[in-house]
Amino acid sequence: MEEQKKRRDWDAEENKLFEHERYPFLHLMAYYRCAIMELETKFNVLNIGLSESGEDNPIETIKSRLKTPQSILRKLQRRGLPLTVQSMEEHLYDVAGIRVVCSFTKDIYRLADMLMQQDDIVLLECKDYIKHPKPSGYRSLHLIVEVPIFLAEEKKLMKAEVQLRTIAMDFWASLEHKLRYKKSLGNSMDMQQIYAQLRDCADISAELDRRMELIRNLIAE
Ligand code: 0O2
Repeated sequence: MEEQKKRRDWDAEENKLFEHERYPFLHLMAYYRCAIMELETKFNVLNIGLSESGEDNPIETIKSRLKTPQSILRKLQRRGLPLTVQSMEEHLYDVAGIRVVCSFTKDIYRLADMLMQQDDIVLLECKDYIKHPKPSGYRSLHLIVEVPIFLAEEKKLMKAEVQLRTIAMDFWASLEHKLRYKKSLGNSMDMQQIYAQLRDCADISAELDRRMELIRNLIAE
């Protein structure tokens, strides 16, 4: 029931957004879904490979999402871009998103390097919000990549965003996202205090990551 409702809402949104380009839009979204599958497989293979070579599984979970039509529209509008399928494909790099949650920070960089070494992956952009956290306190490693998908008659290069985080970074980001979007937060004194507390929690979670990594190193010695 819930699934059907979601599907109806999705269809209604699509109709509104890309009225004249419904089929190109649907095709492109299917290709983004394929790109997500390709990337998920790559990380799953790396995880199995590493555990076969005697290491702990570095990946805790892999989550993925396709940007909703509404969110695609908002982003195009915000950037003053044409509301067309071509513009979406050219300018939006995070329609396909995959989030890889790792046990330790070191694993994040190792997995990112391993992905980059694969000869069919092109790195378009790397944003290191671990070394340089956002003012909100947000930490993650973001990679914008191009990954090929092999269709019946062509190979298509699809852009996707890979977010790599530790469990602690993911915990903070998920709760912060929930709190931030609970109600539209203004800029009052109270809100300033809440933002400061969230930043404080981000620092605490970064310290937790650092200490867990130290313990891991002690055990590995
Ligand atoms: P969702 O639900 O993941 O789709 P923009 O995408 O325009 O906002 P930019 O520079 O292209 O900006 O992307 P950026 O800031 O490198 O990364 C955007 C994504 O990172 C967000 O996606 C979030 O998933 C995550 N993110 C960035 N900053 C924060 C933050 O302060 N808190 C939390 N919880 N997440 C953050 P979307 O599209 O906003 O959302």
